[in-house]
Amino acid sequence: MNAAVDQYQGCLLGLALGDAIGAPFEGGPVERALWHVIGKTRNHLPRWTDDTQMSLDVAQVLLEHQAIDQDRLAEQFAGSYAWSRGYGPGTARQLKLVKRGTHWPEARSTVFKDGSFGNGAAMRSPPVALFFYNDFERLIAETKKAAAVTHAHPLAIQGAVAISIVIYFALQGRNYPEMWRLLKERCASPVFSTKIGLAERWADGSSEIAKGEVVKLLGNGMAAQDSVVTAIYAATRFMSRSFGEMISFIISFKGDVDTIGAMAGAIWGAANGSATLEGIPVEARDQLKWVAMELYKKRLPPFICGQ
Ligand code: R7I
Ligand code: MG
Ligand code: MG
Repeated sequence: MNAAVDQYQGCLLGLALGDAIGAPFEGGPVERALWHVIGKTRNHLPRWTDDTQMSLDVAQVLLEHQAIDQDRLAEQFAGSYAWSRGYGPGTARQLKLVKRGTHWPEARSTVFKDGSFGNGAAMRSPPVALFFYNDFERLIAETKKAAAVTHAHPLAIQGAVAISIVIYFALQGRNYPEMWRLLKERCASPVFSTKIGLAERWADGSSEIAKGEVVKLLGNGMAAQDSVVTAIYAATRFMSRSFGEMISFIISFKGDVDTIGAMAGAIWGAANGSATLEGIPVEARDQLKWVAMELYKKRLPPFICGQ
């Protein structure tokens, strides 16, 4: 089945909306007070954060090169960096080093010796999944390349792979048993596979899991292993319900709300399309829709039966 352009636009709009709606609730009192001051555009639209900015940067490089060129991506990330987008502390330091001329592999190991395990790689996977929607192995390989520019830790990379896999399935139709199987196979570190197994059991829908259980057992933090499966669970649970219900549930987690919202929003939008997201205000809606349209037009060509 070929995904529709509406699903591409739904994916990027869902990501930006989850990010922008979640951002005022991220972090502690200081972060929230700051976002109260800088969280709106001049036209009073909710601003998005690093999650959406870095996703647009990934999309830009894919549109230019039809692949992840890591040197170019590092340059693009560094060029777009602005403190007011609320970047993760390690990523902010890395991008400032790259801006001053340090090559990205060196900047990366300067900040975290073993590589960051933050969720900053997972949150920007959606455009890679949109572009390589019909070649699973290529999708995994390019996702890892996009992640590794700032996040070398295996857990950050597995988190990025997990989000790409779920978006791949959201676009193609919903073969959930195969999705959960591949998630466990490709994200095999114990912390991921345990949480994925739990989310799979919960997602059968036979009981509504309380938010406290979700936070305690799947997590709500900035580490990839404490937020990626949480987002996948929320998106799966609310897939046939409204975007607003899903975001309200995610806001109730507290913690890294913008990023859990961005990842879940991208999955939800890729499955459900953009129609019901049109009326919700967000910064730069037209730009997001245009980028999604370009990704759709320039993505890998669809396989044609008989060729
Ligand atoms: O992963 P990253 O880009 O952060 C993204 C988050 C999202 O919530 C965004 O919305 C934004 O708010 O930030 O940024 P990093 O700084 O690389 O990782 C995030 C956090 O994970 C770090 O600040 C650390 O607290 C933790 N962390 C680590 N701690 C110890 N050792 C990540 N890697 C390590 C590590 O190796
Ligand atoms: Mg953010
Ligand atoms: Mg965040």
